[in-house]
Amino acid sequence: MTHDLTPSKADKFTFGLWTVGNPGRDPFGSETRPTMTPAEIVDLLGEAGGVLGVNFHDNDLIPIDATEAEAAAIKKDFRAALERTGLRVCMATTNLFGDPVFKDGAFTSNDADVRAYAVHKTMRAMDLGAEFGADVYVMWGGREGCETDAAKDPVESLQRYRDAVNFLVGYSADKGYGYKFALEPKPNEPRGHIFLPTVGHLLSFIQTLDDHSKVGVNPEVAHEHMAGLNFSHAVAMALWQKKLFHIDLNDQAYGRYDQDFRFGSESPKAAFFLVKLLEDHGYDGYKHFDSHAYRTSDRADVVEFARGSMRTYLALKDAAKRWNSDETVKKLLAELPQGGLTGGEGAPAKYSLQTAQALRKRSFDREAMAARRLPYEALDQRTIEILMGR
Ligand code: GCO
Ligand code: MN
Ligand code: MN
Repeated sequence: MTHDLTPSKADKFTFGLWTVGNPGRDPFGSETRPTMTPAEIVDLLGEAGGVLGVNFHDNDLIPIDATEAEAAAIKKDFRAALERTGLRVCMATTNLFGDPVFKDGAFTSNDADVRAYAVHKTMRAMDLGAEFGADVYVMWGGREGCETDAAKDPVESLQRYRDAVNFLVGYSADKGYGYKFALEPKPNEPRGHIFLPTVGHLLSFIQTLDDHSKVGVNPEVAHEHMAGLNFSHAVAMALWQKKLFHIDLNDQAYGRYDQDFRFGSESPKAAFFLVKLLEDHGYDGYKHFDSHAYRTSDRADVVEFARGSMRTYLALKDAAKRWNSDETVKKLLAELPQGGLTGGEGAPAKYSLQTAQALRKRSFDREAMAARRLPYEALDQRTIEILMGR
C-alpha cells in the first residue's frame, strides 16, 4: 500500500477562492471565521502544499462595485501572492447569482436588460480570467430557474440560455482566449427549480449550440446526489462524449440541502468508484474541490480540510491501482460471462442484413445463461476490504 499521500502540481488539484475562503456563513447564522483577502486565501493554499491552482468568480477577486484604483490594488496583491506561492489561476467563472439584479435569473431572466447585463458581466469576467491565465471557463446557472412555472416559459428560457452561450463562445474565439467552457448543472438551491438540472440535460443542450467543440460540462458530486443520481454514471456519460472539461469534487448526503462537504467524507465508496473511473479513463483536466470546511473549523482546520481533500483523492487513486491489480478481483472478474452483441463468439458488432439474419437464427440456451455465476457480492466485499486496507 502506498503511504505517501503528498499531492504535487502534476495531480492538478485546484480550489476556488470561495471554497477555502468560505467564512462559515449559513442561512441561520453569521460568519464563524474571519473573511480573508484573495491574497490571504492564496497563501493558505500555498501552506496546504501541492496545490496547482486557484479559481475565482469575478467578484471573489474584485467586488462588484470596486473602483478602478481598488481593482488595480487587489490584482497587484493577488498576483504577488500567486508569485510567492507558485500557484496559478486555472479556471474562472462569473457571479450571476449574488446581486439582487439576478433575482429572477441572468441569461434566462424575463428582463432583456438583465439578460444583456449578464452577458456583458460574463465578457468582462472572461477578460479578467484571461488576464490571469485561466483556460477553463465555468458557467453555473444558479439563478436560472423559477419557483413557479407561472413565471416563465421553460422552452423560451432554454432558447435564451442557448443564445447567451453561443454569444460568449463567439467572444472567446474573437478574443483568442482559447477557453474551454464547462457548464455546471444543479437541480435546485438557490432557486426552487433550476433549468438544465443534471449532467444528462446539459449534454443534450450542448449539442444544440452553433459550435459546441469548446463546450463541455463541469459535473459536481453534490449536485447529482441532490438529484438522487449516481454521480459516476453522470461522469461516465460526459467521458463517453468527450465532454468532461472540468470536475467539482465534494460530497453530499442524498436528500439533504446543499452541503458542500469535503470530497469522500460522506460516501467514500462512491468516491472510490469515481476516482477509479477518472483514472481508468485518463481524465487529465483540473480536479477542483468545490466544497468548504465545516462551520466549526478555524483557519488551521481549513488547511487540514484542503489537505484532506487532496489526500483522500490520492488514497482512492492508490486503492484503484490496488483494485486493478488485486488477484482476488482479477479472479472474480475472469469468472464473469464474456461476449455479447459487441463482440464474442457468433455475435455481430455491426448491423447488416446478414448479421441480423445470423443472429435471428441463432439458438440460445436460456436456462444455462440464467444459471451463469455473477459473484458480485464477493467482488463488492473485496472492494470494501481493499478500501479498508486489507
Ligand atoms: C454551488 C456551485 C458553485 C459553482 C460556482 C462556479 O452549488 O454553489 O457548485 O460553487 O460551482 O459558482 O460557477
Ligand atoms: Mn455546488
Ligand atoms: Mn460547483
